[in-house]
Amino acid sequence: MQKILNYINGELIEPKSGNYLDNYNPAEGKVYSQVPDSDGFDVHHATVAARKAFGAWSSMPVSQRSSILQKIAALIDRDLEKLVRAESVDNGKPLKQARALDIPRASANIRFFATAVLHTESESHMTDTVALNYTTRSPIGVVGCISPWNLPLYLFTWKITVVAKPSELTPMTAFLFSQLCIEAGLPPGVLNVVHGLGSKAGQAIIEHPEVTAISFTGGTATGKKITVTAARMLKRLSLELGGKNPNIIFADCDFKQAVASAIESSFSNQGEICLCGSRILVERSLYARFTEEFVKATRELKVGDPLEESTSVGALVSEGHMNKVLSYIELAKQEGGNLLIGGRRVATAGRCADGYFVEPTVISGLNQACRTNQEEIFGPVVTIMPFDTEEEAVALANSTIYGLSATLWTENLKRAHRVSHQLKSGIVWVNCWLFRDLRTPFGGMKQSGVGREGGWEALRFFTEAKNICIKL
Ligand code: TXE
Repeated sequence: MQKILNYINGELIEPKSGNYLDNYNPAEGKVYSQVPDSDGFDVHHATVAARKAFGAWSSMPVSQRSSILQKIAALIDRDLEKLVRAESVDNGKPLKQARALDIPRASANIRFFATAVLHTESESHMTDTVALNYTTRSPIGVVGCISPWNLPLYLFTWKITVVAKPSELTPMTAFLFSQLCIEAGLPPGVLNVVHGLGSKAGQAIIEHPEVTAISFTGGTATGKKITVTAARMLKRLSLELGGKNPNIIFADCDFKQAVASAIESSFSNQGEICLCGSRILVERSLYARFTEEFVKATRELKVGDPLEESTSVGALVSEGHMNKVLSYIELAKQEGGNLLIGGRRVATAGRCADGYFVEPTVISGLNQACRTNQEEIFGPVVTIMPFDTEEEAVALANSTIYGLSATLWTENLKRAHRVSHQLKSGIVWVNCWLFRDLRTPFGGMKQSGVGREGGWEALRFFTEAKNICIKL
C-alpha cells in the first residue's frame, strides 16, 4: 500500500515514530494509502529546517525566488491530470470539479504570488519638509499553515510558507506537491510538509515557540481552539472559518441564470465549500416557480462514482462527515422541514457500493431561527425560504453567527449596490458565484474568520512592516 511521506528539509522522510494512519478512498469506503501520524518531534525537525532556510531564502533576489515558484506552477500544469485524479480519489470529488477548479487554481495561486512579488512597492511619507518616512516589509519568519480537506491542494497553495500541515483526510496532493517542489529546485527547508492529526501534529505547530504566525483554514470550533493557544503566545493569526451563506433571489433576477448558479452554489464539491450558498432566500412572488425549477434541476444531477466524467456530485470526504450531514437532515425533519428532494444516503452498486454518498437535498418550511438554518452543515443540503421585502431579505441573510459570503440575484442596479452594502459578509457576489479575482481580499466577518487572505492582504499578513524615519 502506498505510503505518503513528510517533506522536511528538502527530503521525503518517514515520521520519526514510524507510525501511520489509514487514508480512505471515500468513494469506496476503503483504505488505500497510509499517512504519517507525525508528532512534536517531526514538527520540531521541520521548524528547525525552516528557521535555517529562512535567512538564505528571504535574502535571495526576488527574481530568483519568483522563477522557482513559477517553475512549481508550471510543474502543476504539466501534472494536471495526475493531480486531478489523485484529488478525486483522496477527497471523493468528481474529476471534472478537480479539473475545473482545484488544480488549475493551485497553479494560478502560485503564479499570482510569484509575479506579484516582482511588482511590490514601498510606501513613503514626507512629514512637511522636515522628515522622510519610508516603510519596509520583510518576511515575518516561520509560519505555521493548517489546511482543510475540502479543496486540498487549492487551499494548501494559498498558505505555503515554511511549516504546513494538510488535512489528515486528504494528504495525497500535498505529498505529490512536495515532489514537484524538489523537482523545481526549491531550497531545502523553505517548505516543510508535516502530515498527521490536528490534535497532535497540528497542535504542535501552533504551540512551537519558533512559529511566529499561523494561517488556518477549517472549522470554526477548531479555529477558536487555535486562537486560545496563539493568543497566549502572542502569535499573529489569520483564520478562514465556516459559513452559512445566503443566496438571495429577487423576483427581477435573470431566472435561468439564477437557477443554474444556485445549483452550482448549493451542490458543487458536494456542498463542501465554505462559500456554498446553503440558505436560498426567494422573493415570494417568484418562490413557487423558482422552487419547482430548482428541484427539477437538482433531480438531474448525477450522483456517484467521482471518476466518471458525467458525475456532478461525488462522495463526502469521510464516513464521520457523512453521518454528520445525515444527522442534520434528521434534525431538519424534527424541526418541521419538508424534504422536497433527497434526504438519504445514496445506494450505489459495484466499486462505490460502500462509498459515502448523500443525495442532493432541498428542504422547505423552516424558519430562520432553527438550528438547520443556523449551523454549518457542509454537505449537499440547502434550505429554501420565501421573503416579502428587501429589508426582510437583508435581515434573514444577516441573522447567523457567520458572515463569509453572500450572493444576490437582481437586475436592478441600485438594489444590487444597496443590498450589497447592508450584507454583513466579507464577500458579496452579485449575479454570479465563486467568481474570483486573485487580487481581491478573501475572508469573513463575525465568526467566519479573522483577517483576510488573498492578494495584497496575504502579502501583508506574511510580512512585518518597519517604518524608518529620517530627520532631514
Ligand atoms: O475540520 P477541522 P473538520 C467545517 C465544516 C466541517 C467542520 C469540521 O463545517 O463539518 O468544519 O470539520 C486541523 N490544532 N469546515 O473537523 O478540525 C485538521 O487536522 C491545529 C469548514 O474536518 O477544522 C485539519 O488539517 N490544527 C472549512 C484542519 O485543522 C488542528 C473546511 C481542519 O480541520 C487542530 C473544513 C488543532 N487543535 C471544515 N484540530 C472551511 N472553512 O473551508 C484540527 N486541526
